[in-house]
Amino acid sequence: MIINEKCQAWPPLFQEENSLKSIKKNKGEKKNNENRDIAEYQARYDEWLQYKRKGRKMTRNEACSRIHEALTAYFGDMPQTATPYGNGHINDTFLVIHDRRYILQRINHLVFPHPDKVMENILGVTEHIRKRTKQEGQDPARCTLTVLPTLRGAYFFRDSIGCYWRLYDFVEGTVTRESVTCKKDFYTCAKAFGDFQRRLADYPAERLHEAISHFHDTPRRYKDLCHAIEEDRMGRAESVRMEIEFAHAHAEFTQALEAAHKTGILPLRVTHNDTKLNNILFDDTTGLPVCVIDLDTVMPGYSVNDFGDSIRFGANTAAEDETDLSRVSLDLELFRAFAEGFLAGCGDSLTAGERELLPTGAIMMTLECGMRFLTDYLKGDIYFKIHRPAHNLDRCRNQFALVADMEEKLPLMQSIIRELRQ
Ligand code: ADP
Ligand code: GN1
Ligand code: MG
Repeated sequence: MIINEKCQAWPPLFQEENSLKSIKKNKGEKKNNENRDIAEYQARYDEWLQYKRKGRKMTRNEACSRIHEALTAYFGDMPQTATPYGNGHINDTFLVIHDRRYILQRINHLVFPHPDKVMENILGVTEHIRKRTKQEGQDPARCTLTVLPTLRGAYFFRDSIGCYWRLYDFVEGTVTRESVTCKKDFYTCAKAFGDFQRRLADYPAERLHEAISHFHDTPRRYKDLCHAIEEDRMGRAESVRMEIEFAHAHAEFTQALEAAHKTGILPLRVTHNDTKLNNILFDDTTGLPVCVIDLDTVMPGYSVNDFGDSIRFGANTAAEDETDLSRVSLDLELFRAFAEGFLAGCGDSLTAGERELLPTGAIMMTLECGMRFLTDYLKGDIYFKIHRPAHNLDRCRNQFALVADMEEKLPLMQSIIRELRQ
């Protein structure tokens, strides 16, 4: 889909919207009319939007309907194209071509209620990473994201329906990956996330706003799930009884990291909090990691959760939404490779207590993510992007199957960590 500045995008963007049927019907009548009045269509749509907005939240398509305003704010009248891009579950990402390439993103403000604060965090963190990279004698050119200002000099843009946009330089010569099979590649990813954590080790945590409160607060995520089960807004709870039982059986375990923090074993650090493989950009020639992206959730957190989230996604022998659960398991060789790279990247910064809890972090992040997918399924798929009706349920089942396998392999994970320590 090509979206240009003249807003020709918005009719196709709304295609699946039932409530627009009547408008589309009228539009259909006009289709062959060379004088079709786009302005009238737009005005009627605006009216409809105002009305609908009183009653419910915007759909993603509605939220992106003012992309042309964002493009104008960043590029003026110059022609450009914007195409949906990437596989993120949260923001709406577009590749923009205007002389060179850019990434334009609509910040999902249902997930990030204060996009201005998120942008402040990102500006601070990227500046710090650039400085540290230079000090390490390395090339800072592609070491992190570069936020670009609007023509008026602002670091984000709010459109006329209250949606937030930002623009990044496209990091050229890079690709993202959804999986790795080779241990060496996974080692380099781990090192990139470890480097990221080490470079931010002296970042003043008090300068960071809490982008999403209680983000990796697993006991809180469990409570949210319990509320969603109780509410059962979509009438889906009965059909997911086994998954609900699995979550309840882990209620006590959800406390493990919080308890370690309270007793001083697990310190709070500046962490990334979303260390999925596709949040790393890889050099398209050497295959080596170039930089860590998706910095929205950089906040104080636990190192073991950053470690754990990468294992959850990257050391799973299947994709996160694979429905054939016999293919889901923890690849211990990939676990070892990642642990080696992460420990090398973090340098001496990890305490003995943190190292000991790395396997627990892997199980915790997988369980938490499974519970979040289940919660979203019960609430009617309002948080994560889905591409099929039971997508969140498939993802939940997959994550719970991985938890079960990880629990069996816990002693093996622990002995790998101990071996690496020597
Ligand atoms: P989400 O929060 O929805 O996951 P991301 O910030 O991770 O959004 O972006 C989605 C995808 O867009 C990434 O996985 C990556 O493929 C691509 N991407 C994002 N920023 C850049 C960039 N600056 N340069 C190149 N690709 C990018
Ligand atoms: C989301 O934004 P993305 O796709 O990189 C989510 C993570 C989940 C992940 C599951 C802000 O990550 O927490 O672990 O999906 N990000 C947010 O794939 O909620
Ligand atoms: Mg992402």
